[in-house]
Amino acid sequence: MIRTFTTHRIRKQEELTGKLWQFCPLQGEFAGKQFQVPTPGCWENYPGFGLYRGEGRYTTQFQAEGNLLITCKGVSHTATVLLDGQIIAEHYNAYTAFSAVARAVPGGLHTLEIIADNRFSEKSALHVPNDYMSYGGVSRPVVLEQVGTSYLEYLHITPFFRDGHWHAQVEAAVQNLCEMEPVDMRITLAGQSLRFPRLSLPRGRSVHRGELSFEEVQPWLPESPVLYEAQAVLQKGEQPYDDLIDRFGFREVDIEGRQILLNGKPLRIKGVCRHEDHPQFGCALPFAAMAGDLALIRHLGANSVRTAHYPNDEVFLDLCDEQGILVWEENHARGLSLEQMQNPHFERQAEQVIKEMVELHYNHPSIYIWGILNECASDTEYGKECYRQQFDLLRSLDTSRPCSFASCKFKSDICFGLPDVVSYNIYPLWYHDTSAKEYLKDLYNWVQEETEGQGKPFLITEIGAGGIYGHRSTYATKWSEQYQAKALKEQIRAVLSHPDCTGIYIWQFCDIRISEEGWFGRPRTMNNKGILDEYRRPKLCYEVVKELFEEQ
Ligand code: ADA
Repeated sequence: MIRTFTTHRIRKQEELTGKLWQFCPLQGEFAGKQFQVPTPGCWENYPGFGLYRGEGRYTTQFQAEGNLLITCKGVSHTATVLLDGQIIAEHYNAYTAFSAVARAVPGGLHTLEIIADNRFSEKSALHVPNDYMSYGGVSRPVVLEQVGTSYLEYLHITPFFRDGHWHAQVEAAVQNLCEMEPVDMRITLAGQSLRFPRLSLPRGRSVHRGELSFEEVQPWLPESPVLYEAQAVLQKGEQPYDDLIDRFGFREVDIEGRQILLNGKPLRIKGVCRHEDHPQFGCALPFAAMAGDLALIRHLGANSVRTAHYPNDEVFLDLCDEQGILVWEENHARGLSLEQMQNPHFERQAEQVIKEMVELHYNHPSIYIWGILNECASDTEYGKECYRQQFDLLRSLDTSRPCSFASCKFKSDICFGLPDVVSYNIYPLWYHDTSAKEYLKDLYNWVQEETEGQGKPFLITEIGAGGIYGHRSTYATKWSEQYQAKALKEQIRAVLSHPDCTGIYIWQFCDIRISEEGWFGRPRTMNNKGILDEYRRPKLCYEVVKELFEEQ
């Protein structure tokens, strides 16, 4: 499934996944053997491949001709894409989409091969052995589109409220493959149109801007998430030849003192951190599983999800837009040490993912904040420079949302001057036995008295405790469901009763698989801090969290 709505009514589009492809592992016990596997998918879910780390070649065939735009929504984690034996794209990172155009392809049957590689090496600065799993495979849809010599690449809508009504800045990017006659572009949003007559398009990408005002539109709010369609159309004379449809909502996010405002109303976050992870699907959750997770999140009384620790599948974001769930969307990076941040590929790879994330997810009204560099070296000067550069980049791409990072550096963080919101991951009652209330108070006061984070909104982006599903202990010891429920009760109460805390994200929605390499001390090779286990079975703490979220 590509999106939850139609993205083209003129351009011809076809999903190439959603069926069986050929799969051939290139190393290991089954090297060179052919298998038929479902796509999208992760090879860890094919019998015998649960621990396979290596390369795998996926192959399919299709009929088409002309200029073919091939988009991979996610290949985990490094991809080489070949069309009829020629490399057309190479890409690093599992969690963002990439495209390639093959020009003037003759009519007939064509072969598409995607070589996915999930190995760790010096070349991979962001996918490293970690407290989550880097799966292998074509994990998100692959889409085939037929385009002309010019086509729409993105349409960004930035709504704003001034002088009693809504307006929107509009930005459209057009890609032009060769010299061409001027074309006309029309952009329609919520019934209003902008015209760009006789646009002369230079070769490559050109960006076109305009503004519209609206009289009678409904705002996007969590309790009434009204969405509008935006459509851009390119035409030659009277003949439309390309279009791009996206959705947006009329909402603004502002920071006022210690509050984050959505359409002028202070946000009170009651959220969960969620990995894209499922024992049957790896990171390639099908629609029903994503929608099922959101149904549980809403049933829990939560109003927000943190996409820890990478950009999520667009379908999940579509569902959040439709259901009014606020999203902290995060760039890919978790717990990188100073040494890992000094990897020569780190800067380029992190910046590339930020650019792809913002360009692709810009219009989702549910995304109210961007996060970067979870728990990296924000206590070092070198790290600070990396945070600074990435915040600068984010702000150059999007000025309509605040940004933040989740710190674990207790009283040694030196970066709080950089984000719009100060965010902390804390684990009182789990990694240490301090009372949650005292710990939070102490930390908050330190931020106010000693750091440049003073006066900024303050969020708890992680808190939680481990609990193994089904483990009830007479003594309610650590790892038992009772201990987890008790710890969460105290932690949630402490955060939600703090007068200056914007909210809480619980670590985490459900138990997840972690990478085997280098990660000791995690029972079951899982992170067991889920409110649900990996099969989405509620633990004892589920009702505790639900009760506290519903009463606040
Ligand atoms: C960190 C980290 C999470 C997870 C968590 C834990 O704060 O951001 O990815 O590892 O700790 O379970 O300890």
